[in-house]
Amino acid sequence: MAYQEKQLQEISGKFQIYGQIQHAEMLKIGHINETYTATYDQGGTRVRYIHQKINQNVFKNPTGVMENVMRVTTHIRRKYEAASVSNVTRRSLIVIPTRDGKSFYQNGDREVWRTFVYVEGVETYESVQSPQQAYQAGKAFGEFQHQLVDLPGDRLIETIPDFHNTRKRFTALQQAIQKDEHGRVDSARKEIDFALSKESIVDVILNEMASGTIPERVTHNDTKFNNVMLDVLTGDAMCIVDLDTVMPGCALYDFGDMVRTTTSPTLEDELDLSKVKMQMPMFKKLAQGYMTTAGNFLTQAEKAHIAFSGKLITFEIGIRFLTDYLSGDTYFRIHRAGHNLDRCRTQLKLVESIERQETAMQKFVDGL
Ligand code: GN1
Ligand code: MG
Repeated sequence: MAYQEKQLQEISGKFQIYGQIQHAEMLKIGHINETYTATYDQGGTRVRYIHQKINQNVFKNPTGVMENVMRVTTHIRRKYEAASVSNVTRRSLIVIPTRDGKSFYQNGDREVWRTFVYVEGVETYESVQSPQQAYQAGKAFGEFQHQLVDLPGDRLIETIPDFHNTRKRFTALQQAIQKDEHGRVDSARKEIDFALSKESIVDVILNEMASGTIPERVTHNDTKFNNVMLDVLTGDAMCIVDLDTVMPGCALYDFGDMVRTTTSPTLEDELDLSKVKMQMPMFKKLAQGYMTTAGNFLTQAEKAHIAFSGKLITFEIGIRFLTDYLSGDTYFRIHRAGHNLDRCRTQLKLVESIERQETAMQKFVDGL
């Protein structure tokens, strides 16, 4: 910790922050980047910022990531400003530039650091607490997609190519099984068999996109419930975070990951699988919220795959955890042995639960 604080002292001096760093704490949210909350004394007032180190094992093109983040946050902020919305600096992330005007700082070890305004008076949850929260998440991500429909300029950079290419994710799993580099295949036999039995779902959305019935859009691509900040007082969604994978994608990838993370009462790594289930009241509110903001621009083909997308993306993340487990846990940060296998089990259990209710879920959405 002492080392990190010392390092953060150095980092803090590189950004346009007009204050002295007091202390910093690591934020244990997310499996990829390293995030710190840092408190500064600024003119006698306590002000907080987020410092974050980008994981370059995952994001090979951090410059591209920051280019996208700047375009997206600027676009959204301008919209809020034009509409004279209150609380603009709590509604969209604000990147603090470096002293020489760049969006990130690269140190001698080639680490890439960036800084955001800390949004006060909000909270995030690792698992959903009420249907109202599910509604807020759906509404917020739908609004986010809507705000980016008219993003000017070139196509955004693909910060992780083929991020939601479910066929490629499936192939990667097959290869990891084949190689069995860490001798873990036997311990995951049940999960592997289940995953391989679901091959027929992996091309469905890819085929629709290839034939043009489902359009490419600017999407968030990591719409985990903990990426929505909710106002502590009102419970309303304030700000969407984790913009590193905002890039060309499919609206259904976003909705699917919301189903994965806002309909089960459990954490992503729940060990008691009997608790893992897709809860219809949560789904209904989630879908209602999403449709209030996205319903107007979604096409029929997109709407027709809403329930399916929940199953598909839950499956996709499940096989990503499984692949990482078999490959020796090199991608997702783990906190215990077998952690990625535990995460995989939870996802696959949820896939089963969604599958059982898929028809009813879609019927509900069709009636909205
Ligand atoms: C990763 O770090 P975090 O939690 O925001 C991952 C997502 C997964 C998620 C699973 C860039 O996101 O795709 O859905 O873990 N992000 C990346 O919890 O791979
Ligand atoms: Mg993320």
